[in-house]
Amino acid sequence: MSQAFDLQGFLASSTAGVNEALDRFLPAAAARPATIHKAMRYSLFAGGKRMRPALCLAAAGACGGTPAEAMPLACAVECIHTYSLVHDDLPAMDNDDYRRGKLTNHKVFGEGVAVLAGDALLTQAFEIAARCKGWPRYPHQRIISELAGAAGSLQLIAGQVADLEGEGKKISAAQLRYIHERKTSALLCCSVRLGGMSANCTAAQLRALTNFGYHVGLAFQVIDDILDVTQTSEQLGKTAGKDSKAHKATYPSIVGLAKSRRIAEELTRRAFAALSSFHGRARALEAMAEYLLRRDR
Ligand code: GRG
Repeated sequence: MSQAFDLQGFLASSTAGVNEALDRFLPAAAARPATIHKAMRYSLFAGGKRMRPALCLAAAGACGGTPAEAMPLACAVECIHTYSLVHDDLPAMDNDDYRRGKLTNHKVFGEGVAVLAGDALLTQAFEIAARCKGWPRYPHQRIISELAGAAGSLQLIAGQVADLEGEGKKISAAQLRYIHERKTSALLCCSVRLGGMSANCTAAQLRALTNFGYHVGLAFQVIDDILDVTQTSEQLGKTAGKDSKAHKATYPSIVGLAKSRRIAEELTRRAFAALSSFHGRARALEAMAEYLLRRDR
C-alpha cells in the first residue's frame, strides 16, 4: 500500500527543512555564553534520525496542512527529545558515553554544562512553540499545554522515573507497557497530534492521529529494545546491550525476541488501522509506521 510513496524523498526533505529551521530558531553558537549554545547545538545536530519532526510534518500533510505551519512544532518536539537524551545519558541516569554516533554531551562539555544544555533545550522548545499563532480549533494555549503535558511529570518524566525505579527488579509486561507509554509513546504521539493541530484538524482526525501515534510510539520502543540486543554499538550510534547490563526489563527480556517482534508487528498493524478514515491521504504516516518497524538503527 505504502510502496508507491517516496519515503526516502519525504524523510530527506523533512530532515533538511527541520535542520534549517532549528539552525534559524537556536541562538548562534557564538552567542554569549558560547559554551551553552555550542553544547545545545552539539547534541541537536549530532545526527539524530528526526523521526518525531517527520511524524509531525506527515500528520500535518494528512490533514491538509503545510510544512511551514507545522515546522515550529516539529522543531519543538525535537528539542524536547534531544534534551531527554542529553539528560538520560548523564552519569546520574544511564551513564552513557556515546549517542548519535558521537561522544555524549557531558563527555565533551562536562556534567554541569550538559545538565544546563538539556535544561536550555527544553526551554528552547517552548520558546519555539510560542511562535505559533494557534489555529481556530487549537488556540495557542492548547498547543503549549499539549507539549507541556507530553514532556511533564505525568508522561515523559513519569516514564523515566518508573524506568529508574524498575532497574534490577522483575516487572510485569503491564508495568513495562506503563513505562513505554510514558517514556516513548507520549512524545511520539504528541508529535503526530501537534502536526494535526497545525492543520486545524477535526476532532475525528485528532482521535485517529492519537490512536496512530500511541501504537507507533509503543512499537518504536519495542523495536528499540530489540535493536539493543541485536545490533552493534557502531550501527546504533549508542552503546548496544545497555539494557541487560543495567538489568532493565525489556520486551526481549520478558517475552523473548520472537514474541517481541510479533508484538511490534501487531502494534504497527493497529497504527495502520487507525489511519483508515484518511482514505489514502496519510501515505507518509503509513510509510513511516512500516519504516519504523523495519528500521535497523
Ligand atoms: C527527562 C532525564 C529525562 C529523561 C526522559 C525518554 C527519556 C526519559 C530518556 C531518553 C532515553 C530513552 C531510551 C528514551 C526512549 C525513547 C527512545 C527510544 C529514544 C531514542 O530515540 P531515537 O531512536 O533517537 O529516535 P535519535 O537519536 O535518532 O533521535
